[in-house]
Amino acid sequence: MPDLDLNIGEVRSSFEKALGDAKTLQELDAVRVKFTGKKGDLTLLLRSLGKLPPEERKTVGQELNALRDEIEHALEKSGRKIRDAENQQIELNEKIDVTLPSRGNSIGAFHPVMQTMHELVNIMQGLGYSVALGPEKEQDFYNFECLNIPPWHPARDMQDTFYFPDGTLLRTHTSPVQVRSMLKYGAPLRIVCPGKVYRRDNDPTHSPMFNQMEGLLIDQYVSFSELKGTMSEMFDAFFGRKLKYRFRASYFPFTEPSMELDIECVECSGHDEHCRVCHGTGWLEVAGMGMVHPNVIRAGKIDPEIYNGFAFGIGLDRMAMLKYGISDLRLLFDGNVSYLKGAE
Ligand code: 2NL
Repeated sequence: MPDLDLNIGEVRSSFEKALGDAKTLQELDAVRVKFTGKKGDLTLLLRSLGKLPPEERKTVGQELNALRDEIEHALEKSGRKIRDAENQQIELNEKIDVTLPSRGNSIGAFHPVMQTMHELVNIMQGLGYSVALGPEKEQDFYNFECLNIPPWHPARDMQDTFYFPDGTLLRTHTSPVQVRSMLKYGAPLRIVCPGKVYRRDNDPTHSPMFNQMEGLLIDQYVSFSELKGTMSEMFDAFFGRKLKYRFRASYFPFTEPSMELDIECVECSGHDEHCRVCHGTGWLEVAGMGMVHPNVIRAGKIDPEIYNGFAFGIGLDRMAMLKYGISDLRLLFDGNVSYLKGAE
């Protein structure tokens, strides 16, 4: 069948031309479809085999099969060539210099307030104190009632405390943890309670959430001078030198008598009348404290006729600012990681 013979030759030569022209994988795929696809030239030829007289079918069939093998082979070979060339180009464009220095990897850092907390806790553990923790969502009973805070006290106001609809609240100090500890462990007791506390304040020097560490010591015959000695041991260790101390009479419902503690300015030691930290006073207020009120000891189910004790409270955020020279409270809470890491 001369027609078919002729077509075989035509298909072969047009395939060879098309293959030669195909420069990309897409173009090559188009060639594949044009010749071996459902309506491809080769496919049509193979289909027309059935119309041939039986005696010719064998030889023409062999020829066609040979052409199909040839085409498939050539497509594959050409595909490999194009892929190799493309890969080579990619390698040339994307050269990786493995000798370049790496960008380095960074490990995390503790937030300055948490570093401060750990340092103070460590110091107090050295003085024989244990750490006690408790819930941030508290009951009025533990947060106020047990602490001898009268019903009319402003701290109890909606204006000053975050209340939940069911009457529970966000603790305004870590004192409730100490009450819970008295109830759980009894006397004698030596604990520090670090943690987050909440008050409805939000201005340049007050955050609605801040960090506190309170301490409580309950024993027999505890004296005010032990409290003073404990405070100076703690702050000397924290700031790494012997500081000057000044105790001022004060008032808290949960201690009697009560004091506030000032240390010499850690920035200027009182030598700079324009000091941005102490504003020229030479003193920094760092803690409140006192002898635990008998009513509070009683609330802890400890007999105030036998036991007494002292307690103190320190603002950890302010302490971190003093230790690390941070001028603005908000820098502690803005979450600027590169700034916070600078305080390492
Ligand atoms: C401050 C400093 C203070 C206490 C906290 C306390 C805890 C118990 C009993 C008695 Cl369980 N006191 N804590 C005492 C004095 C001061 O915090 O400036 N607070 C407003």
